[in-house]
Amino acid sequence: MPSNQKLLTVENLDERVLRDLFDLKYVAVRVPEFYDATYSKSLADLLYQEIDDSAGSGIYESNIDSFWNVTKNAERQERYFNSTLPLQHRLRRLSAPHPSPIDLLRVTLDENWPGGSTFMSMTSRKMPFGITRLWRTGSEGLPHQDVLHREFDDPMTNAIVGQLGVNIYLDTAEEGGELETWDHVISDEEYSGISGQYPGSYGYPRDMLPDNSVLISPQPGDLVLVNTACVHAIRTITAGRRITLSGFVGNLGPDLPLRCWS
Ligand SMILES: O=C(O)CCC(=O)C(=O)O
Ligand SMILES: [Fe+2]
Repeated sequence: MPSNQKLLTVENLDERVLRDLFDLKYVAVRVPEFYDATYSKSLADLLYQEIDDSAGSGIYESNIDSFWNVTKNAERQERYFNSTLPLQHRLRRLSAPHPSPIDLLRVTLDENWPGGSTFMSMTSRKMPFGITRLWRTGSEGLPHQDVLHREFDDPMTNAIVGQLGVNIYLDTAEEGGELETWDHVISDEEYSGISGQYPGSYGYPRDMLPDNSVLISPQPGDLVLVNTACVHAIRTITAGRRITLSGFVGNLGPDLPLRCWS
């Protein structure tokens, strides 16, 4: 049953909105047409072209592994860290003469958080931010959480007091593909008892979750931020495909920069 009380729609992000989302006054914040819808569509077409020209499969297809995928493989980890700046350059090149949506997002976060915003880094290396995720007809994302310190235990990840998923929707499905999120946190304590069943905090059964959920059908150009401590899912795409620029934002406290990665 959809219930959208804890979804906030705003024209612009500001510090209050970011704080309220970290504090779970809202579970999701939507910024309609954060990036111009027409520019979004053109950028999506270029990205589709690149993806269609190369092979791949999975629950989604992504130009770069997410950090979650590289934690146990040294070679993939190396490729991951080497792709940070090339990714930014490529997005700038494909977006020109308009700004890269990810540059726009990074500046917006920087301007609106007391401590500013920067790339997440680990072992003195910046992490990629704004990977391209393509979701084809028939694909879905099962209910999950994204909590970095569960996957990677170090002083930096353990200092994160809140994590957001940030997605810019360049193109959206004709049918399905909604982002669904529940006002429901599975705590680290609860998760430690069930982690074997749900590796990566992924694949929670819907009967574990409240009946009410927040359902978001993003439009091209929309930015949606979710607090990823809350369980969320991507509903099955029943027609068309969707493509996003996707990342995470970690909160280390108001006076420190937000940290961005994918
Ligand atoms: O693509 C989406 O709508 C959401 C992706 C997601 O699970 C996340 O941003 O954490
Ligand atoms: Fe997620």
